[in-house]
Amino acid sequence: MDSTRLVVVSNRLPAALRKNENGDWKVVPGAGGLVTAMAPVLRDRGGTWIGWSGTAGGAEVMDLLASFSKEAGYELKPVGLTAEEVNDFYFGFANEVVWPLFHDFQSRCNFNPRYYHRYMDVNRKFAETVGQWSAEGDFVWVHDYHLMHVGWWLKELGINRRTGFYLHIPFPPVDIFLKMPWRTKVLKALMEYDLVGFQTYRDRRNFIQCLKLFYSDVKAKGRGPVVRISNDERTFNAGYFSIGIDYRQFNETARRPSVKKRAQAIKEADENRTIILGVDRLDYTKGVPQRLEAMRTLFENYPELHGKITFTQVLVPSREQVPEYMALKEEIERLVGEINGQFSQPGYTPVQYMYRSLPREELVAYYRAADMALVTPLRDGMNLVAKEYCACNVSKKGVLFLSEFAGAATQLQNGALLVNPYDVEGVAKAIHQAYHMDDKEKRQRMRKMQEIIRKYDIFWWVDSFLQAGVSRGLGDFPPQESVDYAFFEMGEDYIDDSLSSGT
Ligand code: ADQ
Repeated sequence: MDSTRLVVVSNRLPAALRKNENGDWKVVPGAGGLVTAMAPVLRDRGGTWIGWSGTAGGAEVMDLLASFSKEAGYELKPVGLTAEEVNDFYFGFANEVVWPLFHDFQSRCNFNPRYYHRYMDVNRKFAETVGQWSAEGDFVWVHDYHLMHVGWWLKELGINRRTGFYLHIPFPPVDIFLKMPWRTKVLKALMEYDLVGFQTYRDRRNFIQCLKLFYSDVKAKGRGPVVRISNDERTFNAGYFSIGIDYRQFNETARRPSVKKRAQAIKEADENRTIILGVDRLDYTKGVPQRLEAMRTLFENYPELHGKITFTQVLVPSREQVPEYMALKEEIERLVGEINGQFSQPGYTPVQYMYRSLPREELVAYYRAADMALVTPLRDGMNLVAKEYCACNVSKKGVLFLSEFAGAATQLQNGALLVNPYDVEGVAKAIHQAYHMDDKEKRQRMRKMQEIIRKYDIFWWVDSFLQAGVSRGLGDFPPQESVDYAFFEMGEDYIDDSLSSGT
């Protein structure tokens, strides 16, 4: 790959600014998968990360970030946002329009026009910042649904850059996308990038179907993960690049003696019962109430499992200022209370619940201790928890129940037990079956998943996107099929105009 300089643009910077006890700002580095993967690339190629600093900006913030940049080995450049902008752009357009709509929750959308106008203003601010801190020849990689219009703004402002955009969340089917009042503007904006990346084949297919509906002259050519899309005005690439995790790091952490000891302590505290684990951010897309109903159904339909299985749900606080999220938290807590009221016995609490973010080692200890993981989102772009659980499963006897509607299902369908999260009886039945599954089958399944997750890790993801975006080449891609049965039959040919009658 060449050594093109890279500019990463995301809603938040990979470091948060927080006030300490004295009221002074301090920089706290981020530790997510994206930072882990991007940091070495940015350091090697030289690069800049642009994002919201969590503040309205100012000289103090610039100074702090400048000294942090020196340590990090790449530049961090902040976009300052006012309280109004945060409210309308972030809580409004991103969280009340795009997030619910793209996850198929159209009834939760609030299509307030003010949100869209402010979204445009803020995307313009991001584009201006990109113009300020990048040069022609740099590759600008924009992340996620908060910033769909940055590429379009760059062109409007006459800032000539090669650009790529990656959508971490799903792209919805046509009939859902149609509800968006600004649908053609969003499509037009996405078409302005040189490369648009999605998590799965299904997402790319949905996107292309939407394009074809609005632009009758759009053609898609190619059969692989990246296809070329063109019409009279534009030619660009669209591909799917399923995001991975830092497998080795998770696996090594899980093997640490301190983690092994902690995992044993977790097991013993539960009297060596079968532990089923759920780990999620507090969000309605994650299907936590449905999962709890499935556990209730399990205990009702299979009384022989009383006292033998416990379910631990770890929930990370998220968007706590939003009343809807607080209502969801209350619903989850009510269900936990009800199920425990129904099935607890002396010395046995069937559902354990933690509402907090866990330090990395503690999270990994839970992953290692868990005999099974219930990853049952109602819709999810990918879902990293499913991959992290497998990476930490040292015994290789863990069972993963995975929602058909998580992007991860396209890669892990041969090892996971796929479930429909809305079918609480079906989920309960799958758990009952897995409880009686022999170790040989469990190991075979887990090995398959670990191989895929190890091979197509977060570093593969960065490389494959950059190869397609910067070098216009293609690396080795994982086999992927849609698990969206209704459309599956159509396969790749459906979008390949070179093979069809030109519709
Ligand atoms: P998210 O919706 O945030 O990401 P997910 O992919 O599951 O969802 O990632 C959650 C992350 O939070 C995981 O890395 C996990 O380790 C961490 N986490 C969860 N619970 C925790 C806890 N209690 N303590 C500490 N950490 C915890 C969005 C999309 C996903 C997509 C990712 C990446 O919605 O579909 O997979 O981006 O593209």
